[in-house]
Amino acid sequence: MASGDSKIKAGYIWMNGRFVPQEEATTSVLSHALHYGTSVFEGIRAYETERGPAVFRLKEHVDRLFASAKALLLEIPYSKEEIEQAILEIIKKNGWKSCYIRPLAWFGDHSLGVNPLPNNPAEVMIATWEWGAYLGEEAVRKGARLITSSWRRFPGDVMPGKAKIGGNYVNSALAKMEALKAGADEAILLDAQGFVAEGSGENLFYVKDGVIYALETSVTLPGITRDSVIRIARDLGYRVEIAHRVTRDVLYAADEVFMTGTAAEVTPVSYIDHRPIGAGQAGEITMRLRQVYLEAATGRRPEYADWLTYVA
Ligand code: PPE
Repeated sequence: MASGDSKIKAGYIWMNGRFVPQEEATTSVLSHALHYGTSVFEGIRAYETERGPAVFRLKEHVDRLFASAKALLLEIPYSKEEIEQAILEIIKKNGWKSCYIRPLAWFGDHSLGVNPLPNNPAEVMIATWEWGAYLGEEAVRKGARLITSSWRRFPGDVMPGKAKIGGNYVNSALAKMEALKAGADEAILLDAQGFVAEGSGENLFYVKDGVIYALETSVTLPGITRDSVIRIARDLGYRVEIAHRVTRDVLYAADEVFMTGTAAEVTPVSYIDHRPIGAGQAGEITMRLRQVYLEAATGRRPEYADWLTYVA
């Protein structure tokens, strides 16, 4: 899937209130969003648990979907509760044990020209599919190889970067393609001042002398995974600091670096710009955090039970 060599298999898709087979879940080529990137989306995962599939931090993701829509002046013609319910229903309808969930809302095809407002209210769909390790199994075992992109992360007065708006992701796509074509697994984007911002689809952390540093999020997406990992790390007794104005050589000198995201979960980083991080392999603290994160997501950590919404 990540390599783009096979078609996504999504089964039924929830589209504007109905369950539609994937082949029939289509939209107009005159949709405003297709021309100008005026969509908002979420990335959520459901994990297999002993009690069937459970969605990880559903409320937080749906809240962020609505916040993204608000930033874009896009009116979602459903309540948050209706979207939450639809997410649970589409997982059940497709019979997934675990899956990735992609709600998307967009300005439709009532008018073109940059003003999208005649296209309110939004069209809405929720697709689900199986998505394995975001950066590949090898990255999870050995650590991902990152390079610093020549594309900067846009500042908050250029685009609303806390919102998951389709058009924002042209920035991510450019950086990601550059990294892949250079033989790396993922890109690091610097902010307009040259400080480390985030990955193309992940937040960044580093570990130095036993302290865990989460990079600040002033121009980045404050990830829900990042928030979960900070809480887990503190509960495990680690000191967690928020790191400001991190230059890339701080990461080069770190003992460990890792990335977090719904798709990436907790992924270790082994090389940045051809320099080994620590021993150039997956770090110990990183893998401990990854393990507890996945235990929490799969219902094996009662202290995080309130993060899960069971499908049945
Ligand atoms: N930064 C960016 C730019 C980003 O896209 C994501 C999620 C994160 C940070 C981490 O956020 P969170 O998922 O709430 O922890 N990236 C999503 C899209 C990936 C994709 O390729 O599409 C995701 O992980 O679902």
